[in-house]
Amino acid sequence: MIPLPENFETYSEARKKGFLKIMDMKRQVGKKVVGVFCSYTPVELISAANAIYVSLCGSGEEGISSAEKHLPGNLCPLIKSSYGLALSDACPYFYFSDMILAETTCDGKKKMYELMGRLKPTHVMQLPHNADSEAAEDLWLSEIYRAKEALEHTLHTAITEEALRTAIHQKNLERAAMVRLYEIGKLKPCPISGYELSTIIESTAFMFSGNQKLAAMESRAEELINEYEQSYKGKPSRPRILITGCPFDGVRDKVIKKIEALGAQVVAFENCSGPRTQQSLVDETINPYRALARRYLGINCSVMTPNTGRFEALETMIRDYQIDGVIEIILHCCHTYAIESQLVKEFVTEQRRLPFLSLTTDYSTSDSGQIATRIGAFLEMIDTIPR
Ligand code: BJ8
Repeated sequence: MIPLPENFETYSEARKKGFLKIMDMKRQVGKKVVGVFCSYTPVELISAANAIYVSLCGSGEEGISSAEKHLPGNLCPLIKSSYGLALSDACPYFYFSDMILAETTCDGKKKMYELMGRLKPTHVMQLPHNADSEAAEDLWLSEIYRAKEALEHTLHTAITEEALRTAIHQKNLERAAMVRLYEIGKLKPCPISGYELSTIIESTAFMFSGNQKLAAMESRAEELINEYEQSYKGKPSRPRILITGCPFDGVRDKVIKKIEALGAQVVAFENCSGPRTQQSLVDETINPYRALARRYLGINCSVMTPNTGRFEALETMIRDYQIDGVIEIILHCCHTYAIESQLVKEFVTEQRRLPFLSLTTDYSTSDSGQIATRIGAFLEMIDTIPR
């Protein structure tokens, strides 16, 4: 694995640092905070309401036992830990949130929000699940207007079109910087571990100044391009892995770090926070509400049916990142990703003729040994295929 820089901050360290920032912003300037759980949340509305948004997705075992007092055990760990942290008052971000803005994505999340709504004002947007139809866009547009009203009502503010256009422009800049950084993975050999790359990018969720996020991503991208030119260019590459599937913050060490410790390199992420989602910008030339509806409905999550965009994204990324093997991460009891896995497997192995491994796991460490063994066997298979 490519060594981590001395000043490297893990995701949980970045998350903890963010607690203090948010507390200061709240106490000193009375900033309002909105908790979010999903890439479908049109966060520009929150910025336009002069509030900050923060991800409340649980990424550790903490909270799971509290959650199981109300929720079934056989439920996705992301949902359980998110709810458990809220219920047990163990998440400062939840504590500081003035409201929750959520969506009807998977069944587990949308039913959990009914319980969460008893703890905090929660507005749930009704997400259509067939993104390809005109009716879906119109429905989602009306949900975006409804979310605007809910934010205005709960936060006692008004969202102006000018503020929304400014927020859209800023977020587009952040997305473009994020994609540039992710695209360092296209370099062969890649000068950064996938563990570090994904940690840096996902940790920007706990920087609450858009300009600070931009600067952090742009300067790291520049450093990496220089490192590539000086020390990596022309050298052999390790087997290049693409990760697909569920959000993996809660299993980053168990899976991503392990893949790289065993000699391969994760260079591409076809999941919710990866470039597949971020490269689609909000159109700044049309009605901003319509533009938000269109952009967010285009996200390729398995809660959509059909979810053809995911296969288009896989095809492009496998080609552009020169992928040698695909590993899918499925969180326990995530039915939409688990069922779609069959189509992903067929696509990768039959159409792209690449090795494919699907790992189903949760946030515990009890299966770490088994996961490591399966990754090891998979990588041995890749090693025997000439690149
Ligand atoms: S856009 S991936 S963040 S829904 S893993 S809770 S789907 S049972 S997190 Fe997701 Fe939005 Fe889609 Fe992204 Fe349900 Fe599956 Fe759990 Fe999931």
